[in-house]
Amino acid sequence: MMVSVEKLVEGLRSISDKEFTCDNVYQFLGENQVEVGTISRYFFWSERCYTRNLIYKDARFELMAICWEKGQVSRVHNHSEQKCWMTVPVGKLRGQNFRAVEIDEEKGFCRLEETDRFDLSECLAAKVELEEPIHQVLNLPEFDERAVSLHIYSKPYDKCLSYCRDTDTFKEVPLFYTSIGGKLCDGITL
Ligand code: 2CO
Ligand code: FE2
Repeated sequence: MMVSVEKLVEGLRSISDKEFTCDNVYQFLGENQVEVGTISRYFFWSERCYTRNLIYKDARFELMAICWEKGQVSRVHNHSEQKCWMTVPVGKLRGQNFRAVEIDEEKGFCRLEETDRFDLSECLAAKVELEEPIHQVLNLPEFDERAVSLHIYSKPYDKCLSYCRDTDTFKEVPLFYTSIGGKLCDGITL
């Protein structure tokens, strides 16, 4: 079924806390695909970095549209132990998961190994596995088009761990919104 983003949010809000599980929300997203026309007012692209555009947020979850120029990639990162679901209503994205083969939290040292990878497009839903939460999302140059992904995070979080594969290090980094409710945030230039 195709639904407006307003309906999607309404549907998500109506799921009880107990039912707001990885599997249930995943299924809900698979059954309720967003009509792109209803999210286009949240789209902003920047040549510098992918943009994070907040659509809805409450204490339990946030919903955002992430806009990717051709070739843009995320950092290798985690989701601060929060649940995450994503779909890709515009374009196509590659997801690459990693596992930590060696970690020394005190030294900020972490050696990663690539595990599975997946391609997302056409509103196919995916969840970031809590058991293997380190990943990177890439709009590969060969996909040759802009992409937009919808992300649900539960609970909302505003920092995560970012991993550097060249130095085998990791650190906490803050996360920012590019726009909120379709309006660019203060101080943001695209
Ligand atoms: N988690 C990243 C972010 O919110 C995007 S990568 O896909 O999960 O910035
Ligand atoms: Fe992510």
